[in-house]
Amino acid sequence: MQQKKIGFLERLNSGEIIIGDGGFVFALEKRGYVKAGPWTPEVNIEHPEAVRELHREFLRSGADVMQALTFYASDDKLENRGNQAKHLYTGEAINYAACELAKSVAAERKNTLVAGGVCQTPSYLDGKGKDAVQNEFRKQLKVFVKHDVDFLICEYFEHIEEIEWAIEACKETGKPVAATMCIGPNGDMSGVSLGECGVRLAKAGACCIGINCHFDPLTCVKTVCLMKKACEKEGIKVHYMCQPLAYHTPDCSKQGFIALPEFPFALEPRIVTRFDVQAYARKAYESGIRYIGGCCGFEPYHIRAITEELINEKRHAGSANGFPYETPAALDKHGLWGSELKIHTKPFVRTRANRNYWENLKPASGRPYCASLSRPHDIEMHPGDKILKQGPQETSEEDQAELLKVLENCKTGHHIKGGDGNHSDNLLLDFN
Ligand code: CBH
Ligand code: ZN
Repeated sequence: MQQKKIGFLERLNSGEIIIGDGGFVFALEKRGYVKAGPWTPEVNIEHPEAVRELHREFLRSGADVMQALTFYASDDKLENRGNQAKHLYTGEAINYAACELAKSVAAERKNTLVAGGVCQTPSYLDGKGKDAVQNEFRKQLKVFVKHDVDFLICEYFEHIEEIEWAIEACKETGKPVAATMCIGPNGDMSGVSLGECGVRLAKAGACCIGINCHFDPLTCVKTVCLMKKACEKEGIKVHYMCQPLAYHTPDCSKQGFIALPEFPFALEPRIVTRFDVQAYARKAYESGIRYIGGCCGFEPYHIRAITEELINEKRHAGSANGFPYETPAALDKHGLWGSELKIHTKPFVRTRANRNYWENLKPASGRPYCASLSRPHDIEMHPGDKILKQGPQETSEEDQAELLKVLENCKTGHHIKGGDGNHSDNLLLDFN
């Protein structure tokens, strides 16, 4: 039985840290349940046990939020570019199954929140306008309301205008709304500055704002800080949130990891360690961010690292609000800073059972012929542009050939950014 729980906004207002979950579509693609590209949310119907188990692993790692896997589950996305999902299932059924799964796992741990999420739509890129775009969100929101989720998340938007429309539609439900954009310190894809994006997210009515996906953890923290600075300057009081990639992205330009040549199938050498995640969690906390989670690449052990780093703060908040914090199950299997290695057979491994060792380690990549940085494939594009045209038609060979030509021109032309010394987005982070 689900016990009474404290609401999302109430918890943020009391100063509690909310630990988010990690990357669903990336983890399920690797496990063989989701297809990259459309990132097939129909997995909720086709393999409910795979989705349930991933929710459960994040729950055991200390996630306070079970976010229903409704990413790219708007009707227009389910039939975009030859995607057959919509001919097999209704969008409503996919969103419904996702909510059921998130709710059922949330009930396994006291005080776990359930969220429904909406994200960027092909209709927006197509230039279809506000009514058409909001209509896509409203169909999903109807399902979230039916399931009475605790709050809503607008995530993975790269245009401030589209996320404002999403927040507006979410607010119609009366539920608290969290809102994150997938952008870096250089602002949104239509040229709006980071500060202005932050202010507009808050003014649109989101109670918790920030960044998800596209950039590495410390870059995302820095980006949220820029939003925070701008909001504070205007006297806006709002909570802050961060759900970054679990990949190092010092070479990314405005489009983030999507434009890296390694996206999405060869990103492994860039994965952050659990100790990188502890440093991120601490930095996020010190920066005043209170909703701390992860996005693509974040596996359950990364979320466990957030929990471990912030466990004292979590315990403190638990005793303050009368809900004693129960240590999440997965922490039983890992002593902070590797203390369990004292039980190892080999003497040199036993010497690694301490914080100093792991905190200062510079892990090798083991790839002698690989560069440390790549050159992103960056193309300047805007909603309504021919190259961004969306629709149910499959990508043809002629389309492919044309796209290759555009990319070739970019490599030699002036569009290419990053890899040419323009690493201002995130090399040598400056937090001041
Ligand atoms: O999977 C998740 O956990 C979601 N909450 C966020 C996914 S973020 C973006 C995934 C890739 C996008 C693309 O290739 O178009
Ligand atoms: Zn992501």
